[in-house]
Amino acid sequence: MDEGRLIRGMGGLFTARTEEGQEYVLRAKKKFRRERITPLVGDRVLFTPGRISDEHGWIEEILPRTNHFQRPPVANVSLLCVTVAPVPEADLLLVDKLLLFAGMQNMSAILVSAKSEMDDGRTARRLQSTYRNAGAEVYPVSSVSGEGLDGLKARLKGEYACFSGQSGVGKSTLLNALFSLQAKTGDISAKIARGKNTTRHTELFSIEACHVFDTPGFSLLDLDLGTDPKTLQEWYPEFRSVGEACRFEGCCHDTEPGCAVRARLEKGEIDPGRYERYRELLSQCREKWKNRYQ
Ligand SMILES: Nc1nc2c(ncn2[C@@H]2O[C@H](COP(=O)(O)OP(=O)(O)O)[C@@H](O)[C@H]2O)c(=O)[nH]1
Ligand SMILES: [Mg+2]
Ligand SMILES: [Zn+2]
Repeated sequence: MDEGRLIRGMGGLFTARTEEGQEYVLRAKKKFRRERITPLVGDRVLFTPGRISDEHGWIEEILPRTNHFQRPPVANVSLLCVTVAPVPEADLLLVDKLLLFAGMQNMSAILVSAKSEMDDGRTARRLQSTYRNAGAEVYPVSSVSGEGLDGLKARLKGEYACFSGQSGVGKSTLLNALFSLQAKTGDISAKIARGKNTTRHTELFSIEACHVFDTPGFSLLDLDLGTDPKTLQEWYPEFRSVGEACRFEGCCHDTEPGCAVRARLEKGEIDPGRYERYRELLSQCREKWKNRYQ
């Protein structure tokens, strides 16, 4: 059996690429349907190649996933590139949710501050100060001026990355600017370039050791915060204190007396906006948790 990664799937036919770069067209064996498992773009699979006279080979096994999603249908995402821009105005509640989601789903996350030439990097600096202690690096980039493209590309090396964020922040343009300029063959740029009206499918493209999921409308807006409210704080690195602890064990840093997080907020060590949005998400999360058996 051979091993490869699914880079494309359409109408039950999948394309797997091996490490050597060989591509094979495959179908999933019937047992997957019985087990209600759908192979996803990004899956690592074991497969039997088709013989020369066959149309396709067979996916035999799906190797363990680090994560997987339904919308978009992808697996094994290692890095979430949360993209914001001066226009449309950054929605930091969405940014916080995406960062939370990345943590919960076993992905690293970075902040991509697109269209940086529009405001001389003001948005990027605002993000840097807001998220400095939140463990998310900020990459200011401009597809127009070319600022930051090389740095971002270097960060993407070896990752299986998804770009997410509001529509219109410049994700598609950025993918083009990052990858089609250097592409030697028209083949790859044609794949990424979007005819505005073509129906498109999820695909995983690999260029210079950067692997990027190209999905129509990837935004991860249906974030599931169905988690125990007590655990929400675990995804806020800036809340973890090396100093004094909260008075109550299991403190949610909400209105409890003797809260060390609020004390640090008052000292200006925690970003007030981040904290306010945390409380908003905490209350959403509590609501969901209360109704979890309904
Ligand atoms: N000024 C400026 N405009 C950009 C930049 N990148 C994209 N845009 C524009 O922003 C709009 C949305 O871009 P698009 O890539 O379709 O955003 P997406 O919805 O996130 O994929 C388009 O009109 C682009 O021309 C940039 O770096 N600078
Ligand atoms: Mg787009
Ligand atoms: Zn507390």
